[in-house]
Amino acid sequence: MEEVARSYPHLVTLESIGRSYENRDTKLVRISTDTGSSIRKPTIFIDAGIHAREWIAPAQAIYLIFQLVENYSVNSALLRNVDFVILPLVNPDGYEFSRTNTRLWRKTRSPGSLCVGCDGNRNFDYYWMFAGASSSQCSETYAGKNAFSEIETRNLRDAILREPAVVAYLTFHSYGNYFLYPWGWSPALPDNWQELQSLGDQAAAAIRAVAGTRYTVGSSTNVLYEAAGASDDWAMGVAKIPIVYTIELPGGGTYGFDLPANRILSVVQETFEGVKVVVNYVGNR
Ligand code: 0X9
Ligand code: ZN
Repeated sequence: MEEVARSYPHLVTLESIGRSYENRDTKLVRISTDTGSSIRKPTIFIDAGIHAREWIAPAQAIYLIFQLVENYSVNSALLRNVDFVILPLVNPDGYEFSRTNTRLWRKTRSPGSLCVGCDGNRNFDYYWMFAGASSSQCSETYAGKNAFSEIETRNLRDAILREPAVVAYLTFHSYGNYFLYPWGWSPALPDNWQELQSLGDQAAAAIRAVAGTRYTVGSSTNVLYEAAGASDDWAMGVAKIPIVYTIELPGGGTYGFDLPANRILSVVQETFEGVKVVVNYVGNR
């Protein structure tokens, strides 16, 4: 990210959103044709890696940066009407722990009296602990001692709220091949659910056209499970972002979260086709 910002200063700026619990500097890139200006086009905010073990998710975010910046000559139309803010690794402490100690680590690394870590995707202050979240420290879906107990989720919250023009929020996870839109706290649907369903269907069709990968599109509760306090619900419910998806990338089968390295490129390439559908929709409005 530092190298890309150095090499393409006319397109990329690198910004810190703060430090993790274990003091890792957490950075995002802003990609814009108006770098240096305070004017903000409609902005697409993209993050990944709130769950440590879902390694394909940060790879997807990095690939997007690559396509928008190093492949700008091909993809310049995507940047005509929108700016991108891309945060590839929300939970660097957990990610490092998953690399060096426990491959399937999901949570943050803040200590508790009994167990370490909080599920960042249950820690947001919107119907916090309402459903599908645990109050026991040792659970994989521990919601934290209070909403925004984690420095990583506070940093993400503040990074989103600082942006004056976010029109879409995408958050990458794995696995399961889902395009999920709110709500996850209840089976209720947002007012614009038909728009989100139809746009998600178009994105899924674009992905399927590459190599046949099928996605399920629907609200989190209705196609996956009820789980409150996630970043997607907060992005729509509190930050008032109208276009919101949690994208569950491929995995599973015999591999689970540990998608073999030789499958990374085909996954990120096909998913890019789906992301483009969302970007073009937002940019043409
Ligand atoms: O449970 C989650 O946080 C996500 N699935 S994962 O397997 N990556 O952990 C799904 C979150 C969907 N959104 C909401 N429930 N709000
Ligand atoms: Zn996840």
